[in-house]
Amino acid sequence: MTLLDRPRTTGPVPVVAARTAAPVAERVVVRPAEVQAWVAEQAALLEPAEIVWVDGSTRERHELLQLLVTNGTIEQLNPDLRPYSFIARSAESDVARLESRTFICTDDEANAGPTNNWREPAAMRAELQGVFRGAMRGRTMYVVPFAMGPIGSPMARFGVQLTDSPYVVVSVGTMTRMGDAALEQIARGASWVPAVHSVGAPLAPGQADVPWPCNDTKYIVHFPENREIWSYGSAYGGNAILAKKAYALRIASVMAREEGWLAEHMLLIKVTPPTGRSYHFAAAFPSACGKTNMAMMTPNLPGWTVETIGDDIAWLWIGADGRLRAINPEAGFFGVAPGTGLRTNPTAVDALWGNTIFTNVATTPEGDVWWEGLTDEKPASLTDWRGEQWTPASGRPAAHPNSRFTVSARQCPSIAEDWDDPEGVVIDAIIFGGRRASNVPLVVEARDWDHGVFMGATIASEQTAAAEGTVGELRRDPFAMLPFAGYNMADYFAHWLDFGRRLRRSARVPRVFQVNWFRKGADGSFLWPGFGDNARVLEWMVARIDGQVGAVDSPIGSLPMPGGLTLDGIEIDDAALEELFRVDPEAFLAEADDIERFFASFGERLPAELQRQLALLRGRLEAARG
Ligand code: GTP
Ligand code: SPV
Ligand code: MN
Repeated sequence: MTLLDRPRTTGPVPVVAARTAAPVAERVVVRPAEVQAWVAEQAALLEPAEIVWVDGSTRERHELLQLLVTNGTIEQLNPDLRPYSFIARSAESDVARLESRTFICTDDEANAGPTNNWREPAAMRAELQGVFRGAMRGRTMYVVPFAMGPIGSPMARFGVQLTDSPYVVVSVGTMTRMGDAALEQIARGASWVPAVHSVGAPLAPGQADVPWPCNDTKYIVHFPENREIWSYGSAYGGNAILAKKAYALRIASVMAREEGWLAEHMLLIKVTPPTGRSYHFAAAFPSACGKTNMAMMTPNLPGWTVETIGDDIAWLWIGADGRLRAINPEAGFFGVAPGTGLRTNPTAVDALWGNTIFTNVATTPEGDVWWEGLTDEKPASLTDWRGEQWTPASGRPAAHPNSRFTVSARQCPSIAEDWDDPEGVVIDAIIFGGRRASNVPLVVEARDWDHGVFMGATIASEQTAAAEGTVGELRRDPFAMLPFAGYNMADYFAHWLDFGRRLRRSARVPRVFQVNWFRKGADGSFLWPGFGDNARVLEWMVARIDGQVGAVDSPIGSLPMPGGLTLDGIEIDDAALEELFRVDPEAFLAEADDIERFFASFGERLPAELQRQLALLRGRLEAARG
């Protein structure tokens, strides 16, 4: 059995993955002198007990997992129920991204912009030298080369992360193309981003370790002008897997602006209607607002398929053919567990059959996992994410609301054949969305690219458990990139407008839509069934792309005509449907006032086009108010 093969028999499954019978032939990978020099320099600062260069092999992963079991960081699940899978219970203080401790250090504060925490680079460097000095004492420092994007793609980018967390190494191993293959490219001259990560828990001689080492003081620091990342104190996902949000969004967004492409917090899917012709969509929703679920959607429409290309990050560029193309730079999924169930997302549940690391979910007495929404019925007793006994009467969630699974993309049954095509896929439409209990309709189409940029720039969403803060609080999250843009958001808007101008000179400009799966009725329940039924919205979009259906003009954009959505097979009454699409001019004028305040925070730097779009919106709303 290789690591990724689904067991075909119901017979006993080995407790651990079978090791290759013969040792893998020693491959000689040149360690680039530049990387070696940097590693030596950092080792002098961090003072690790040992240095290990990570090769990315299955054997190495296996040994790291065994080490993590020995350390108590992870526990193996019952191999009969969940082959070669593990549960990690984090420290209670280390469960989400920390936006308040995320810093962008640019020479000029204005280049970080009002939405980022700025620090003066020299002062931050001096501070970090103190923080990181001796941070890895008593621990192993892993040197982790990685590639973002398929190796061989013109879009692939490289990095090397140092970390003292084996949990982070195995996570990077799932989320990126990690090890020798990436190092080889660096040795051949590919440029690379250095990233230093420490859990900030040095061990004195003889000091016993804890299962989840971390530090109450945390830093996630970016020097976009030097393309450098420093992270301290956390082993949680986006704080520690530096290839992901820190590199593929914050640093890459800066590279993308300079080089004329886009680094976005977007899923990528391939949608095939019964006609057999495929369409590709890129969709930006804020954290925990439905990207993974849409990426793995099982369409509730006969004859339709949705295939997965990416679930969190997309890099987009204009290809030689003038078309908008995109790749998923990642190699795995770091997905939200709660709400992922057989009814809502059978594809994800299937992908998690084995070879999965779960973090902060609950476990059953049989040694399997559980979280809210996995099954309709709650198990009678569980061990909760904190490791405490739990019953349905406990009155608290068994899994942390931001509990996650980490699984290879190749294990996803809906993964598209061309998901790792080095040339990417051609994008037909871009979707923006957010979590809005009120105001925002199920779907609306932008009038053109610039109006679409205005839509993206003004997305607001209720906060989720993916980052610290008050869950449910409404905030502007432009392009779902509020925590992820590595430069001034006003310049980011300008870059999108400019990108549209370049696209207009080419074959076809993608359509832009806005969606909201989360509008609620007076009783507080969701008006729209969501999940697989979101395919009905995709169906309308495809018809719009092909110019097959008209639309109703509204002050905020084009809406489906009455009867324009296929609703066979779902129960939704007329009142709910009307509320789903209701555009209230008064409420949107208040929204426009809020947008004006948001735009004002950017001062002179805000592109004039966005002010013009706001004025046009107000004009249309005033007219609709009569
Ligand atoms: P990040 O990984 O944090 O970027 O999140 P994400 O955007 O991938 O969100 P994800 O798909 O994991 O969904 C987050 C939560 O929203 C889960 O609890 C889902 O069950 C829920 N959700 C997703 N899609 C829908 C939908 O169409 N309707 C409703 N009501 N809930 C949804
Ligand atoms: C998000 O918060 O948008 C995530 C999870 O995708 S993390 O990797 O922690 O950023
Ligand atoms: Mn995300």
